[in-house]
Amino acid sequence: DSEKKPTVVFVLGGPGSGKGTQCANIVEHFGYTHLSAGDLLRAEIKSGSENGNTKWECLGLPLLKAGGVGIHSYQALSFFIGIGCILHLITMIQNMIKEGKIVPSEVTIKLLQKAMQDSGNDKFLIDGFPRNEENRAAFEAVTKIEPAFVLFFDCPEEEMERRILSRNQGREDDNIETIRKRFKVFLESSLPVVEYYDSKGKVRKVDAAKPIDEVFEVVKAIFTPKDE
Ligand code: UP5
Ligand code: MG
Repeated sequence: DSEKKPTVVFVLGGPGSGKGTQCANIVEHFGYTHLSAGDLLRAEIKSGSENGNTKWECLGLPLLKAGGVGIHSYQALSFFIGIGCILHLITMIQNMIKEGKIVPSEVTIKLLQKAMQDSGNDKFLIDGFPRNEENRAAFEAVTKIEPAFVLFFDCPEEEMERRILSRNQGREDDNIETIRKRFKVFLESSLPVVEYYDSKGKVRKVDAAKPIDEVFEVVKAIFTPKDE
């Protein structure tokens, strides 16, 4: 179609590799909007609100069934079923993050799409997504967007573990048991996504074990347009 597609850069790397930290720097220098899938999911839990259509699916279906009947108790019932669905979804996201598991694509993609629309920008750093093949395929199918490139932060586990354990931001998944699970999921499910994009020549790999400003020097060079 003729509509101009937004520019998307996927920012991937293990837990604690510095995705969020470097994205903040990139935003300052290069005018991107930073969307952390993990932050969006945590905000969703915090607000206890509901993403997109799920609410209306939950509320709408029972209402439709009760349609025409006009009994108030039906409407009250569907309302409570709706609220139940919302709380159920929030609890599900919360549990999955606590276990280091990957939340179903449709939830994450809806949040990302909404944030993209709300931003008014056309350049995005999508941080911490896609985390598995299914995430990747679903995002491409739903949005028809392919990333310009993938920024990949390569960092040894010991260093990532050290960073997460000293972060102290009260994240429910920043404990040693969950960290181990996050590492496992990263190796088994997320690295294959990096390999997929690498086979298409789209990965820009950065040594993320260095100090923050040294990492950013390398990142900056990747984002700076080269004169031909
Ligand atoms: N720090 C950063 N860079 C440093 C450096 N070069 N030297 C020394 N210290 C450095 O950094 C971590 C800490 O290290 C900070 O204290 C920082 O100051 C310091 P940060 O920039 O926060 O690293 P980041 O890679 O963003 O780490 P984060 O923990 O956010 O990565 P995760 O990938 O684990 O977390 P995310 O928020 O993306 O996902 C959390 C969970 O949400 C997932 O486990 C999953 O359950 C769920 N999720 C999904 O299900 N689907 C998604 O699409 C996304 C998330
Ligand atoms: Mg992060």
